Amino acid sequence: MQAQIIGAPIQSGAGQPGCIMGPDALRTAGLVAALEGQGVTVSDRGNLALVEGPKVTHPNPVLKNLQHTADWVRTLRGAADKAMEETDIPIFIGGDHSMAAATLPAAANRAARAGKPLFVLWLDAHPDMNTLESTVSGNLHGCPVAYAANLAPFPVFPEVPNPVDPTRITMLGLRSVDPPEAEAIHATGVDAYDMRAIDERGVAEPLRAFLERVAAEDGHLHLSFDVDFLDPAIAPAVGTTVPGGATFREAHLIMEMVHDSGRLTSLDLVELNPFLDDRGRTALLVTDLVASLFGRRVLDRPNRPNAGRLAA
Ligand code: EXY
Ligand code: MN
Ligand code: MN
Ligand code: MN
Repeated sequence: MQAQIIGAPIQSGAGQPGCIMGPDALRTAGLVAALEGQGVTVSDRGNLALVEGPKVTHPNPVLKNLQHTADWVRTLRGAADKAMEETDIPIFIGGDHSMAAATLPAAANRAARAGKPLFVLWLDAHPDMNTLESTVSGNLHGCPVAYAANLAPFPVFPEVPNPVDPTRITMLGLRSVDPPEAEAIHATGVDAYDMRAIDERGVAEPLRAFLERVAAEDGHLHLSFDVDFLDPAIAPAVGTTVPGGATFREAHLIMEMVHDSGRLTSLDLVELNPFLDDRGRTALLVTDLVASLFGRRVLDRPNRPNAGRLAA
């Protein structure tokens, strides 16, 4: 299996600086070697450089770093569309979650070209479904899903020829949802599980149902992994921490189940802000989790394709 790593050092969509260091922190944590250790052929394309684009404006005065973030989304969209054609699994490492405003439409374009539906697994404390009008913070990392699903006009970002179908988005880990986002989730049929649902039912049940849908429709699967999905006690290096997040084991099970499904077609790894912890411990933890997306279980026999179960 081939994967391409594309670094997107975007931080202008977040409320505080630091995500610019995310891609290189993940490389320093050994992301490439961890994937190669799982048998993946990795091509690391380095970090993108921002290309300035046409001037954008918007009447909402709270929007922050609009031009810079719009330039980043445009720059990354071009690179993401290209990567989708060049490799089995593009891995976009950020950088704040505004980068999904580029990667989601690119994943949807690729699925449409293949005549397949795109499914999205959104691991996040937040739904990121604000619009340019509903956002209160003005931080554009809170908006990518509303944009990619065409829920409202986003004249500052590129056209979305293939909007993501909200009923094919499953969100796990929600615990900080703005009222307009809750409204949008119910109105559009996003399959959203907050942490209470995970406490009561675990991650396996909703995830298994979701993966069965992906398989039944022979769909593509884009995984958008916001590091703030995890509990801040184990992953403090994010700018929008929310207590009561997923445990390492819940996250690891999700990665293993996605691996076993064989459906992953592209991945975002976002919101790591290495400035906010010590000795890169969040980057190391996330690297371990991402490796389990691609690989062997501890009980797998060497060179045997079984999925980690003790052979009958
Ligand atoms: N909903 C809040 C806002 O729109 O500002 C918080 C968004 C946090 C977004 C981070 C990337 O997940
Ligand atoms: Mn997010
Ligand atoms: Mn988040
Ligand atoms: Mn965040």
